[in-house]
Amino acid sequence: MHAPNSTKTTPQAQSADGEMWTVEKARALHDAPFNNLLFLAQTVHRQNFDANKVQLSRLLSIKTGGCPEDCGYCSQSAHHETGLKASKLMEVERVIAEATKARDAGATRYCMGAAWRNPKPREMDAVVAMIEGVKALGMETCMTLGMLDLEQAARLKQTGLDYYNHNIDTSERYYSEIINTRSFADRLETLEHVRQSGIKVCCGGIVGMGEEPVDRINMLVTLANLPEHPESVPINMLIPIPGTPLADARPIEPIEFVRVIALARIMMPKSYVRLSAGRTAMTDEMQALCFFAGANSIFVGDTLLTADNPGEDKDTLLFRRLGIEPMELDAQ
Ligand code: SAM
Ligand code: DTB
Ligand code: SF4
Repeated sequence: MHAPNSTKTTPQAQSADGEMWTVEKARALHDAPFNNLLFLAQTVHRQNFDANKVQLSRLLSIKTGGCPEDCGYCSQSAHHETGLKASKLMEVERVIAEATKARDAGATRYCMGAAWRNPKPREMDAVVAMIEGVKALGMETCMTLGMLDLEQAARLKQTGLDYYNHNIDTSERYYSEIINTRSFADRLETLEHVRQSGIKVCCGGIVGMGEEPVDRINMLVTLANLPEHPESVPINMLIPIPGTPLADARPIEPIEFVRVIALARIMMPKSYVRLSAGRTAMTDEMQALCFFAGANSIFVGDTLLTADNPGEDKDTLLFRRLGIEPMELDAQ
Protein backbone atom coordinates (compact mmCIF):
# COMPACT_ATOMS: atom_id res chain seq x y z
CA MET A 1 0.00 0.00 0.00
CA HIS A 2 1.21 3.48 -0.83
CA ALA A 3 0.77 6.48 1.44
CA PRO A 4 -2.37 8.48 0.46
CA ASN A 5 -0.52 10.61 -2.08
CA SER A 6 1.96 7.86 -3.00
CA THR A 7 4.71 10.47 -3.06
CA LYS A 8 7.19 7.77 -2.03
CA THR A 9 7.22 6.42 -5.56
CA THR A 10 8.04 9.78 -7.15
CA PRO A 11 11.42 11.51 -6.78
CA GLN A 12 11.48 15.22 -6.06
CA ALA A 13 12.46 17.75 -8.71
CA GLN A 14 16.07 18.88 -8.92
CA SER A 15 16.10 22.61 -9.25
CA ALA A 16 19.75 23.61 -9.44
CA ASP A 17 20.83 24.22 -13.01
CA GLY A 18 24.29 22.87 -12.27
CA GLU A 19 23.10 19.44 -11.17
CA MET A 20 23.51 16.63 -13.72
CA TRP A 21 20.48 14.55 -14.59
CA THR A 22 20.83 10.78 -14.82
CA VAL A 23 18.65 8.66 -17.09
CA GLU A 24 17.57 6.65 -14.03
CA LYS A 25 16.29 9.68 -12.15
CA ALA A 26 14.53 11.06 -15.23
CA ARG A 27 12.99 7.67 -15.95
CA ALA A 28 11.67 7.37 -12.38
CA LEU A 29 9.85 10.68 -12.83
CA HIS A 30 8.62 9.79 -16.31
CA ASP A 31 7.19 6.48 -15.07
CA ALA A 32 5.70 7.85 -11.84
CA PRO A 33 1.93 7.70 -11.27
CA PHE A 34 0.47 10.26 -13.68
CA ASN A 35 -1.09 12.39 -10.92
CA ASN A 36 2.22 12.59 -9.04
CA LEU A 37 4.09 13.57 -12.19
CA LEU A 38 1.55 16.26 -13.10
CA PHE A 39 1.34 17.60 -9.56
CA LEU A 40 5.12 17.99 -9.41
CA ALA A 41 5.27 19.54 -12.89
CA GLN A 42 2.54 22.06 -12.04
CA THR A 43 4.26 22.89 -8.73
CA VAL A 44 7.58 23.54 -10.50
CA HIS A 45 5.73 25.53 -13.15
CA ARG A 46 4.08 27.82 -10.58
CA GLN A 47 7.39 28.40 -8.82
CA ASN A 48 8.80 29.83 -12.04
CA PHE A 49 5.95 31.19 -14.17
CA ASP A 50 2.42 32.57 -14.12
CA ALA A 51 0.50 29.32 -14.69
CA ASN A 52 -2.22 31.05 -16.73
CA LYS A 53 -0.04 32.84 -19.26
CA VAL A 54 1.19 31.33 -22.52
CA GLN A 55 3.75 32.90 -24.85
CA LEU A 56 2.72 33.23 -28.52
CA SER A 57 5.21 32.75 -31.36
CA ARG A 58 4.56 32.91 -35.09
CA LEU A 59 6.48 30.97 -37.72
CA LEU A 60 7.32 31.84 -41.30
CA SER A 61 9.13 29.72 -43.84
CA ILE A 62 11.47 32.20 -45.54
CA LYS A 63 12.91 29.53 -47.84
CA THR A 64 10.84 26.45 -48.49
CA GLY A 65 11.75 22.97 -49.78
CA GLY A 66 14.60 21.52 -51.80
CA CYS A 67 16.66 20.91 -48.64
CA PRO A 68 19.82 18.78 -49.09
CA GLU A 69 19.38 17.17 -45.64
CA ASP A 70 17.54 13.83 -45.34
CA CYS A 71 15.54 14.30 -42.11
CA GLY A 72 13.03 11.43 -42.22
CA TYR A 73 10.13 13.50 -40.88
CA CYS A 74 10.45 16.54 -43.12
CA SER A 75 8.24 17.68 -46.00
CA GLN A 76 11.08 19.92 -47.22
CA SER A 77 13.84 17.36 -47.78
CA ALA A 78 14.86 16.90 -51.44
CA HIS A 79 15.39 13.20 -50.54
CA HIS A 80 11.65 12.56 -50.27
CA GLU A 81 8.80 12.84 -52.80
CA THR A 82 6.34 14.91 -50.78
CA GLY A 83 4.90 16.98 -53.62
CA LEU A 84 6.01 20.21 -51.92
CA LYS A 85 6.99 23.00 -54.32
CA ALA A 86 10.42 24.46 -53.51
CA SER A 87 10.73 28.24 -53.47
CA LYS A 88 13.53 30.80 -53.38
CA LEU A 89 14.44 32.93 -50.38
CA MET A 90 11.58 35.35 -49.65
CA GLU A 91 11.98 39.08 -50.27
CA VAL A 92 12.82 41.05 -47.12
CA GLU A 93 9.80 43.37 -47.61
CA ARG A 94 7.41 40.44 -47.70
CA VAL A 95 8.86 39.01 -44.50
CA ILE A 96 8.36 42.37 -42.74
CA ALA A 97 4.77 42.59 -44.04
CA GLU A 98 3.99 39.08 -42.71
CA ALA A 99 5.63 39.88 -39.36
CA THR A 100 3.53 43.03 -39.03
CA LYS A 101 0.34 40.96 -39.43
CA ALA A 102 1.57 38.49 -36.79
CA ARG A 103 2.37 41.28 -34.34
CA ASP A 104 -1.07 42.81 -34.85
CA ALA A 105 -2.60 39.39 -34.07
CA GLY A 106 -0.77 39.23 -30.72
CA ALA A 107 2.44 37.30 -31.44
CA THR A 108 5.45 38.59 -29.50
CA ARG A 109 8.10 36.43 -31.16
CA TYR A 110 8.68 35.96 -34.88
CA CYS A 111 10.46 32.77 -35.94
CA MET A 112 11.86 32.48 -39.44
CA GLY A 113 12.93 29.12 -40.86
CA ALA A 114 14.93 28.19 -43.96
CA ALA A 115 15.35 24.75 -45.53
CA TRP A 116 19.14 24.91 -45.66
CA ARG A 117 21.99 22.72 -44.46
CA ASN A 118 23.69 26.01 -43.53
CA PRO A 119 23.41 29.62 -44.74
CA LYS A 120 25.79 30.90 -47.49
CA PRO A 121 27.43 34.37 -47.29
CA ARG A 122 24.94 36.08 -49.65
CA GLU A 123 22.02 34.53 -47.79
CA MET A 124 23.43 35.85 -44.51
CA ASP A 125 23.09 39.43 -45.81
CA ALA A 126 19.37 38.94 -46.52
CA VAL A 127 18.79 37.23 -43.18
CA VAL A 128 20.45 40.13 -41.35
CA ALA A 129 18.08 42.58 -43.07
CA MET A 130 15.10 40.44 -42.01
CA ILE A 131 16.20 40.41 -38.36
CA GLU A 132 16.67 44.18 -38.36
CA GLY A 133 13.26 44.73 -39.97
CA VAL A 134 11.37 42.44 -37.58
CA LYS A 135 13.14 43.83 -34.51
CA ALA A 136 12.12 47.32 -35.60
CA LEU A 137 8.49 46.16 -35.26
CA GLY A 138 9.12 45.56 -31.55
CA MET A 139 9.04 41.77 -31.71
CA GLU A 140 11.55 39.22 -30.52
CA THR A 141 13.30 37.41 -33.36
CA CYS A 142 14.17 33.75 -33.82
CA MET A 143 15.88 32.10 -36.78
CA THR A 144 16.37 28.48 -37.76
CA LEU A 145 18.73 28.20 -40.70
CA GLY A 146 20.59 24.90 -40.17
CA MET A 147 24.21 24.65 -39.05
CA LEU A 148 26.09 27.81 -38.07
CA ASP A 149 29.80 28.39 -37.59
CA LEU A 150 30.98 30.66 -34.80
CA GLU A 151 31.47 33.63 -37.11
CA GLN A 152 27.92 33.38 -38.47
CA ALA A 153 26.49 33.08 -34.97
CA ALA A 154 28.44 36.16 -33.87
CA ARG A 155 27.10 38.13 -36.84
CA LEU A 156 23.51 37.18 -36.04
CA LYS A 157 24.04 38.19 -32.42
CA GLN A 158 25.47 41.54 -33.50
CA THR A 159 22.37 42.10 -35.63
CA GLY A 160 20.24 41.63 -32.53
CA LEU A 161 18.89 38.10 -33.05
CA ASP A 162 17.24 36.96 -29.81
CA TYR A 163 16.87 33.17 -30.31
CA TYR A 164 18.27 30.49 -32.59
CA ASN A 165 16.33 27.25 -33.03
CA HIS A 166 18.27 24.07 -33.66
CA ASN A 167 16.75 20.82 -32.40
CA ILE A 168 18.50 17.64 -31.35
CA ASP A 169 15.22 15.99 -32.41
CA THR A 170 15.60 12.67 -30.53
CA SER A 171 18.05 10.58 -28.50
CA GLU A 172 21.61 10.11 -29.74
CA ARG A 173 20.82 6.39 -30.14
CA TYR A 174 17.73 6.90 -32.34
CA TYR A 175 19.14 9.87 -34.30
CA SER A 176 20.74 7.80 -37.09
CA GLU A 177 17.38 6.08 -37.75
CA ILE A 178 16.01 9.50 -38.71
CA ILE A 179 18.84 11.59 -40.18
CA ASN A 180 22.04 10.56 -41.95
CA THR A 181 23.34 13.69 -43.66
CA ARG A 182 24.54 15.23 -40.39
CA SER A 183 25.30 13.83 -36.95
CA PHE A 184 24.07 14.38 -33.42
CA ALA A 185 27.54 15.82 -32.67
CA ASP A 186 27.11 18.34 -35.55
CA ARG A 187 23.89 19.52 -33.91
CA LEU A 188 25.61 19.97 -30.54
CA GLU A 189 28.44 21.90 -32.18
CA THR A 190 26.06 24.47 -33.69
CA LEU A 191 24.31 24.77 -30.32
CA GLU A 192 27.69 25.53 -28.75
CA HIS A 193 28.34 28.26 -31.33
CA VAL A 194 24.94 29.81 -30.66
CA ARG A 195 25.50 29.74 -26.90
CA GLN A 196 29.03 31.14 -27.16
CA SER A 197 27.82 34.04 -29.29
CA GLY A 198 25.28 35.04 -26.60
CA ILE A 199 22.09 34.25 -28.59
CA LYS A 200 19.38 32.47 -26.58
CA VAL A 201 19.05 28.78 -27.42
CA CYS A 202 15.81 27.20 -28.62
CA CYS A 203 16.31 23.45 -28.73
CA GLY A 204 13.98 20.48 -28.43
CA GLY A 205 12.80 17.60 -30.53
CA ILE A 206 10.05 15.48 -32.01
CA VAL A 207 8.15 12.63 -30.43
CA GLY A 208 6.02 10.05 -32.20
CA MET A 209 8.70 8.96 -34.67
CA GLY A 210 8.53 5.30 -33.58
CA GLU A 211 11.06 5.87 -30.79
CA GLU A 212 10.91 4.16 -27.40
CA PRO A 213 10.07 6.07 -24.20
CA VAL A 214 13.75 5.75 -23.21
CA ASP A 215 14.70 7.79 -26.31
CA ARG A 216 12.42 10.62 -25.21
CA ILE A 217 13.93 10.47 -21.72
CA ASN A 218 17.46 10.47 -23.13
CA MET A 219 16.66 13.42 -25.36
CA LEU A 220 15.53 15.45 -22.32
CA VAL A 221 18.55 14.33 -20.29
CA THR A 222 20.85 15.62 -23.07
CA LEU A 223 19.02 18.97 -23.10
CA ALA A 224 18.92 19.33 -19.31
CA ASN A 225 22.64 18.46 -19.03
CA LEU A 226 23.80 21.12 -21.50
CA PRO A 227 26.07 23.67 -19.73
CA GLU A 228 22.99 25.96 -19.64
CA HIS A 229 19.41 24.93 -20.23
CA PRO A 230 17.96 26.07 -23.57
CA GLU A 231 15.78 29.11 -22.83
CA SER A 232 13.15 27.59 -25.09
CA VAL A 233 12.36 23.88 -25.51
CA PRO A 234 10.01 23.02 -28.38
CA ILE A 235 8.34 19.62 -28.10
CA ASN A 236 6.91 18.67 -31.49
CA MET A 237 4.50 15.80 -32.04
CA LEU A 238 5.28 14.29 -35.43
CA ILE A 239 3.02 15.51 -38.22
CA PRO A 240 3.17 12.49 -40.52
CA ILE A 241 3.91 13.72 -44.06
CA PRO A 242 2.97 11.45 -46.98
CA GLY A 243 6.07 10.60 -49.04
CA THR A 244 8.48 10.73 -46.07
CA PRO A 245 9.93 7.58 -44.45
CA LEU A 246 7.93 8.43 -41.30
CA ALA A 247 4.57 8.76 -43.05
CA ASP A 248 3.27 5.66 -41.23
CA ALA A 249 5.12 6.00 -37.94
CA ARG A 250 3.29 4.68 -34.87
CA PRO A 251 1.64 7.75 -33.26
CA ILE A 252 2.45 8.56 -29.65
CA GLU A 253 -0.33 7.93 -27.16
CA PRO A 254 -1.66 11.26 -25.71
CA ILE A 255 -0.90 10.41 -22.06
CA GLU A 256 2.65 9.47 -23.07
CA PHE A 257 2.98 12.83 -24.81
CA VAL A 258 1.83 14.71 -21.70
CA ARG A 259 4.45 12.82 -19.67
CA VAL A 260 7.16 14.21 -21.97
CA ILE A 261 5.91 17.77 -21.46
CA ALA A 262 5.78 17.31 -17.68
CA LEU A 263 9.26 15.87 -17.58
CA ALA A 264 10.65 18.72 -19.69
CA ARG A 265 9.03 21.23 -17.28
CA ILE A 266 10.52 19.52 -14.20
CA MET A 267 13.99 19.04 -15.69
CA MET A 268 14.26 22.56 -17.14
CA PRO A 269 12.19 24.61 -14.66
CA LYS A 270 12.92 28.08 -16.00
CA SER A 271 12.73 27.27 -19.73
CA TYR A 272 9.75 27.98 -21.95
CA VAL A 273 8.35 24.59 -22.97
CA ARG A 274 6.67 25.00 -26.34
CA LEU A 275 3.78 22.80 -27.40
CA SER A 276 4.92 22.98 -31.01
CA ALA A 277 4.00 20.97 -34.12
CA GLY A 278 1.08 18.56 -34.06
CA ARG A 279 -1.62 20.55 -32.25
CA THR A 280 -4.15 20.03 -35.07
CA ALA A 281 -4.17 16.33 -34.15
CA MET A 282 -4.68 17.03 -30.42
CA THR A 283 -8.00 17.40 -28.65
CA ASP A 284 -8.63 20.51 -26.54
CA GLU A 285 -8.44 18.26 -23.47
CA MET A 286 -5.00 16.98 -24.45
CA GLN A 287 -3.75 20.54 -24.95
CA ALA A 288 -5.26 21.54 -21.59
CA LEU A 289 -3.33 18.71 -19.93
CA CYS A 290 -0.14 19.87 -21.67
CA PHE A 291 -0.64 23.39 -20.26
CA PHE A 292 -1.25 21.89 -16.83
CA ALA A 293 1.94 19.85 -17.22
CA GLY A 294 3.87 23.08 -17.80
CA ALA A 295 3.79 23.89 -21.52
CA ASN A 296 3.74 27.69 -21.74
CA SER A 297 4.38 28.61 -25.35
CA ILE A 298 2.69 27.77 -28.66
CA PHE A 299 2.91 28.66 -32.32
CA VAL A 300 -0.10 30.66 -33.46
CA GLY A 301 -1.50 31.10 -36.98
CA ASP A 302 -2.91 28.75 -39.66
CA THR A 303 0.44 27.34 -40.75
CA LEU A 304 3.71 26.29 -39.19
CA LEU A 305 6.40 26.12 -41.88
CA THR A 306 4.57 23.94 -44.42
CA ALA A 307 2.00 22.09 -42.28
CA ASP A 308 -1.32 23.17 -40.75
CA ASN A 309 -1.75 24.69 -37.29
CA PRO A 310 -5.08 25.24 -35.46
CA GLY A 311 -5.40 28.96 -36.38
CA GLU A 312 -6.28 32.06 -34.42
CA ASP A 313 -10.02 31.50 -33.88
CA LYS A 314 -9.60 28.02 -32.43
CA ASP A 315 -6.79 29.11 -30.11
CA THR A 316 -8.65 32.21 -28.92
CA LEU A 317 -11.62 30.01 -28.02
CA LEU A 318 -9.45 27.42 -26.28
CA PHE A 319 -7.66 30.10 -24.25
CA ARG A 320 -11.00 31.63 -23.26
CA ARG A 321 -12.34 28.27 -22.06
CA LEU A 322 -9.18 27.62 -20.05
CA GLY A 323 -8.80 31.16 -18.70
CA ILE A 324 -5.38 31.41 -20.28
CA GLU A 325 -4.05 34.76 -21.47
CA PRO A 326 -1.30 35.56 -23.97
CA MET A 327 1.95 36.55 -22.28
CA GLU A 328 3.00 40.16 -22.78
CA LEU A 329 6.49 40.77 -24.13
CA ASP A 330 7.74 42.60 -21.03
CA ALA A 331 6.58 39.74 -18.77
CA GLN A 332 8.92 37.30 -20.54
N1 SAM B 1 16.18 23.43 -41.49
C1 SAM B 1 16.36 23.81 -40.15
C2 SAM B 1 16.79 22.71 -39.24
O1 SAM B 1 16.41 21.56 -39.49
O2 SAM B 1 17.47 22.97 -38.28
C3 SAM B 1 15.14 24.47 -39.56
C4 SAM B 1 13.76 24.07 -39.91
S1 SAM B 1 13.24 22.51 -39.29
C5 SAM B 1 11.77 22.30 -40.20
C6 SAM B 1 12.82 22.80 -37.61
C7 SAM B 1 12.31 21.64 -36.79
O3 SAM B 1 10.95 21.38 -37.09
C8 SAM B 1 12.96 20.29 -36.94
O4 SAM B 1 14.16 20.19 -36.26
C9 SAM B 1 11.92 19.37 -36.36
O5 SAM B 1 12.13 19.22 -34.98
C10 SAM B 1 10.60 20.11 -36.63
N2 SAM B 1 9.81 19.43 -37.66
C11 SAM B 1 10.04 19.41 -38.97
N3 SAM B 1 9.12 18.66 -39.63
C12 SAM B 1 8.28 18.17 -38.68
C13 SAM B 1 7.13 17.33 -38.72
N4 SAM B 1 6.69 16.79 -39.85
N5 SAM B 1 6.51 17.08 -37.56
C14 SAM B 1 6.96 17.59 -36.41
N6 SAM B 1 8.04 18.38 -36.30
C15 SAM B 1 8.70 18.68 -37.43
C1 DTB C 1 10.32 23.58 -33.97
O1 DTB C 1 10.80 22.86 -33.09
N1 DTB C 1 9.15 23.39 -34.56
C2 DTB C 1 8.92 24.38 -35.59
C3 DTB C 1 10.13 25.33 -35.39
N2 DTB C 1 10.91 24.66 -34.43
C4 DTB C 1 10.90 25.80 -36.53
C5 DTB C 1 8.74 23.79 -36.92
C6 DTB C 1 7.61 22.80 -37.00
C7 DTB C 1 7.52 22.33 -38.39
C8 DTB C 1 6.35 21.45 -38.61
C9 DTB C 1 6.28 20.90 -39.97
C10 DTB C 1 6.07 21.89 -41.07
O2 DTB C 1 5.41 22.92 -40.93
O3 DTB C 1 6.56 21.59 -42.17
FE1 SF4 D 1 16.08 20.46 -44.12
FE2 SF4 D 1 15.44 21.30 -41.66
FE3 SF4 D 1 13.75 19.75 -43.07
FE4 SF4 D 1 15.97 18.70 -42.12
S1 SF4 D 1 14.28 19.56 -40.91
S2 SF4 D 1 15.18 18.41 -44.20
S3 SF4 D 1 17.39 20.42 -42.30
S4 SF4 D 1 14.39 21.81 -43.58
